[in-house]
Amino acid sequence: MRHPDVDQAGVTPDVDVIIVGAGFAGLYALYRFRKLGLRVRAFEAGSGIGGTWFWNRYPGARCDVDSLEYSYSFSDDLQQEWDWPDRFSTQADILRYIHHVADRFDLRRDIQLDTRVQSAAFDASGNLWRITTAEGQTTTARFCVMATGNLSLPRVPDFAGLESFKGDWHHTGRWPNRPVDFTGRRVGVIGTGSSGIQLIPIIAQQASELIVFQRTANFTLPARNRALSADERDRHKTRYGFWRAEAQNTPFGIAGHPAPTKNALDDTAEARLAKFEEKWRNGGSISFLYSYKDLLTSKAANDTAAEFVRGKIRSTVKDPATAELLVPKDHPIGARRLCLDTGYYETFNRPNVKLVDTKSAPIVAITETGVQTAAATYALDTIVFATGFDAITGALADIDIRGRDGLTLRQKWAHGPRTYLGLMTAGFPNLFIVTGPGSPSVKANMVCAIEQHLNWIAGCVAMLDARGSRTIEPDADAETRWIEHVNETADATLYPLAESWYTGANVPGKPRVFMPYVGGYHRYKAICEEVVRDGYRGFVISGLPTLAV
Ligand code: N01
Repeated sequence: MRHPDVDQAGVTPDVDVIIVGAGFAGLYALYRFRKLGLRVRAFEAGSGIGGTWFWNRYPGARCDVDSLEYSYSFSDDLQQEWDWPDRFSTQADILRYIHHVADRFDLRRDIQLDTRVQSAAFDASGNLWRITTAEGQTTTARFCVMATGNLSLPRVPDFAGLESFKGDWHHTGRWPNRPVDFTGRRVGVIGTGSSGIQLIPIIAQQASELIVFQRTANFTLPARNRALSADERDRHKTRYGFWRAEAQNTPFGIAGHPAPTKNALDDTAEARLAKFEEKWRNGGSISFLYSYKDLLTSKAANDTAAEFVRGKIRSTVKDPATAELLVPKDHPIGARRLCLDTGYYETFNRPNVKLVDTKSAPIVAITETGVQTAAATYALDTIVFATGFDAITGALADIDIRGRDGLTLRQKWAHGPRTYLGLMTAGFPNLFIVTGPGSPSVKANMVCAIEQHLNWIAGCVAMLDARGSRTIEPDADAETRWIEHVNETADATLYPLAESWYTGANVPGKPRVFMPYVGGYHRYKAICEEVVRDGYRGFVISGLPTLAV
């Protein structure tokens, strides 16, 4: 549906909606807006669709949410016809699925690849967004949807001398689209977050020598990945509607894990141990964190789970000094992203693998021949940077986004991101952010969070068109109150006790603000629905009175 006022204002936008990004969010946005009869175009910086799953092709890249959950729910035909081979999908399988979705719903014709959006400016005279690409192409639209992802701007730390390195180097988040052979090579991996923990066991099997540079030890649990049987898949599919509905009522947007009923200290030490053992044996992170109600809110409860995993590390890693370095001691378990692995701790028992502590002796430079720390020099043929991302806000800050009166998003968010519901930010009308800061985003099943956000956004756009309203943006007070709520919610948990990319701590100079909403996906969704029921409470809609929060 075209907006009736647009032509009256003398400005005809090129399209109704511009979508930035063609990953899980961008593709569903295309599908959803087309259903409204709108003219849509998506710009994607990559040479292919898939977002995260296009860029993160490093060996061992795999999802840590069960495949049957980490997939679109909007089409029953789609979920019935697709067969996931593994419990936790490989990057290759997820990308294959994304391509299938794009073909099945004929999405490609509105996606422009190899197109990096450089700026997005709101033109108040015509109420439209003007999007300019790195190649200088300009397109106008009534609405701009940032489907730019939470982990899409990779970070290579600013080590002196990287340009002098004579070997090869790669970042996990920009992995080449060809096999990288480590056979017989001396490899250094810098970083031991989820990406490093997945690729280290695989590189160790190929490299002649593997040096792992660890600054902070992370907790990781066995994934226990396995092939899904046809029978298992079929049983799930017969009740897919039930599982999808159940996921909507859970804190992480993931079904199949009965909610815990007890606090950790309500159980005896023996019962706790038995529970943790069972979870460890079955694999997965959500199920482990679901052992007890209070693992993420009570330090004493959390200590019991953390100590259990520390014991597992010490009993797996044969060299006691290496084991002690691998044991996380500075944060509660789950307060940083809880990693899943296949044979991570066992890898340090291999004779060709060495762990180097870069907390006590930091990396001071990359040299022509390898890595130099404050204590030693390591000769390497290949360096892998598993050093993470400028998360959640990075991809947005990378675009020159200007709202009313030339206000830039970078200026507005200089002291931390400010949004209402993680969906919109005051002063930037008709600019929607998919899984933005202040929404559950990375603390939920991303596909579920993406669908929820885009359903809300599509409903909002349909409402505006039905009412003949041209703009929507948050009321500044509603935004402030939402940020306060996001902070209070985080402060009631153990998350702020960890230095992590959730708080921007991994990027020097980035404001320290806890960015995701951790009140639970189910509660968040209920709030979003309530806001709509209350006439878009807290939003300023042109031509309509604003309802206070
Ligand atoms: O990045 P990270 P990631 N000197 O930021 C180290 C998702 N994901 O790509 O902890 C030395 O977690 C840094 O050290 P420290 C998932 O949400 C999901 O691994 O800052 N070291 C850390 O060890 C995940 O959380 C999946 O002290 C430096 C590492 O680099 C998110 O992506 C798989 C350094 C970065 O870890 C990011 O994970 C992969 C420096 N200057 C990713 N700078 C699954 O679904 C950084 N480091 C399973």
